[in-house]
Amino acid sequence: VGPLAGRQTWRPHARDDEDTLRAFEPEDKAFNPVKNPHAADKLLRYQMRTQKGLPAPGTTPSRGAAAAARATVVDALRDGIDHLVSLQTPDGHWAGDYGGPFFLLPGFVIMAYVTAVDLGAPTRSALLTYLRNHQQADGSWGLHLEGPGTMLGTALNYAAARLLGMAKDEPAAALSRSWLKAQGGAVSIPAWGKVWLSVLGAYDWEGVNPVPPELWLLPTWLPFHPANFWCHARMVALPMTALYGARFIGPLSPLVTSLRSELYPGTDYASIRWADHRLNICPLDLYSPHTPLFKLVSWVLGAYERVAVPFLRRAGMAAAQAYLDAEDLQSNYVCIGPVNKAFNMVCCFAFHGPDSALFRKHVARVRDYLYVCEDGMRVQGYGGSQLWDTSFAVQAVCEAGMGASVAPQLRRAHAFIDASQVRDDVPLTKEFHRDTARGGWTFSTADNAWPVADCTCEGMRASLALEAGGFAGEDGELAANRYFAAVNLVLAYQNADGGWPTYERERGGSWLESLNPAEVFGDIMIDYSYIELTSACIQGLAEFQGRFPGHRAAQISKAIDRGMAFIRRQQRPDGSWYGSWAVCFTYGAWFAVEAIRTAGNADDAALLDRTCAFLLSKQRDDGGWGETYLSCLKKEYCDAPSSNVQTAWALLALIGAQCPDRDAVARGVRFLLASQTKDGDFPQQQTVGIFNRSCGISYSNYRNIFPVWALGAYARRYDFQDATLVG
Ligand code: LAN
Repeated sequence: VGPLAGRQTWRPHARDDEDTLRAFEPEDKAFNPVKNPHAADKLLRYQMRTQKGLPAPGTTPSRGAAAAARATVVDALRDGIDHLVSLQTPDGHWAGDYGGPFFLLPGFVIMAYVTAVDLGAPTRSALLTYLRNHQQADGSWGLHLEGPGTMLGTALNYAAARLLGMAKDEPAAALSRSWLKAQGGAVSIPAWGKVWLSVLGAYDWEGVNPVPPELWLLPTWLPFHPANFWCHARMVALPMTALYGARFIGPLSPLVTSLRSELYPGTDYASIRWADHRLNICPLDLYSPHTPLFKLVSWVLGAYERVAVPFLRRAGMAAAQAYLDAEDLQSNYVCIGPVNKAFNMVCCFAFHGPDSALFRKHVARVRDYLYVCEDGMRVQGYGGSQLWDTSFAVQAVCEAGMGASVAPQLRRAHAFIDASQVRDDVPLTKEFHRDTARGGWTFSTADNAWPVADCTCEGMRASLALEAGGFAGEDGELAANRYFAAVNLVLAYQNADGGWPTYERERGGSWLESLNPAEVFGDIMIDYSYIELTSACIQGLAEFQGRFPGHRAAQISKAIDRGMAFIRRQQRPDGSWYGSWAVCFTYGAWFAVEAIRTAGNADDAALLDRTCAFLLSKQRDDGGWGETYLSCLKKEYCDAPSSNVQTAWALLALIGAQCPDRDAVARGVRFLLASQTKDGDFPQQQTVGIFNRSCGISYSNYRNIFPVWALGAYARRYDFQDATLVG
């Protein structure tokens, strides 16, 4: 586990580029997006298993026992654990497909185009294959892989496909243009798309809502200073202000000139009245319509733009550039996420030049975001889900106390978690509105250096569980002060309402939501408290306290109490709990139950009863549970066509709540056993991840982690003899 712990990069075989290209031919029948838009992460899994000398996925049963021969839950659990650990990477983490959103790949492609970074023919071909595979029957692309066509998805991915080499007269391109034409052309693309197309030169900056860099000169005590926004909103706004201030436009090649007519079929580009389209958003894309306040601000900023004082603009640009450089440095050029990674790179190119050392450092981290599955190469939603998946995998394996059979793998996982803790605050923390990072764990790797409250707690819990089981890595247990640092960070992040946010303590009021400029997402302006985060922090703090009862004991107990008060307020009248970061009510219920169980307050029994009643009301005839991402959008439980990973979350919640209906629990367990493949895997089904209310995202390891966790909980709580449940 070296200094680049967890870094994942896919590279074409230098040996034979032609072979690689062929591997991505779209006619590869292994992947059928019509039946199921999800890839099953076959390439990584193939590599991980065969490298270890294990049979390729889906071939031979790992224990010589076909599913039918698994007599007990414990048998299924063993095979599930073996399969899960067979997917571990050599440096001890779990890698997996973290794709799903459809507005990321175009950003990378446009960035590479305007900065003349050569991604190489195999990469370009693989990216194009991905786009072809996921184009919908009507020629459009959606916001994410399960969503219907949107203007953002279609206009951006059309442009990306053309930049990657899709010919203008191909039927796929023509179909896409007719879709665009039917919607009136790309003039109604949402804000982020307007910016990307302007950078490319296929939209006019005049048609972009003003985002003046002077915003960074305002005092931060002004509530609408972007320093008070949710870090993702802030870090995306940052490069936008700089690109807007510079009115950056890439080279006007013949291809870009052609896109100027292709994206607006039937309209003469030169005659478009751009300013009229600033607030023109395609209705298919709208999740958060502009509010009157937003329109007012936009009008004021538009008026300012006409008089913009040159010296203020210069000072604003300088402030934005300094901030951009700081984010690049702090995150080791990975950046907080894929959106600002691509935007920041364009800024770095524009302000420091293609030959600068800074730009080269950026180029070196592009591949961190590119991930390959059988459906082609996508730009991932993050630089990976390394720490998150690893923490969950470890806890799932440890749940039933069956870790001894995979001790070497667990030791490697511990070493990875050890190497992934952020050891210090990032440079320039104060100057650039960062919160403490010392002692935290990120969602991906230490290099990213943006700790998340729940990732910190899950990392800590996994590490504690491994140490308790005797599975510390090569360097032994983590020193106590490393746990102290983690807990200090968690305590510092708690919100005033008692709940926990994602990356930073909430800095503004929820009224800021009325300034949400990203029409396609909801609830992105401040770092709200969430059920999942709050539960993870309560559990993390409680487990820490079990191990180190003397450290900040009073503060920890108080923090847990305040967290519990927040949790109790979140239950909805029907007994359900809304989950924000995975789909949806089953996920929320699991976290809520675990928080309540951890706090161990007898008065909460009624909350648990209502939770069980809600979950049981959603159990399907096959014994499982399945929700679609629409649950998250509509905030109402939406049944999926088939049962899914949600079965494991529902079971974990029911088992945790000691649901008296043991039959229902057993039926759920039977569903998991029946869906397990002969080699211990579980089938890839619908999207189970979500963010910002509206955008689905894949967590391909969840299909292995959570069934193992749920079966482990079943075996442990209902004791092993009882767990002899014939499949
Ligand atoms: C993530 C990924 C992980 C996720 C959990 C840890 C699961 C969650 O419990 C807390 C929130 C967090 C950290 C999270 C926040 C939003 C992210 C970063 C993402 C869903 C991954 C991608 C998404 C990011 C915002 C996507 C880029 C798009 C923008 C709107 C900027």
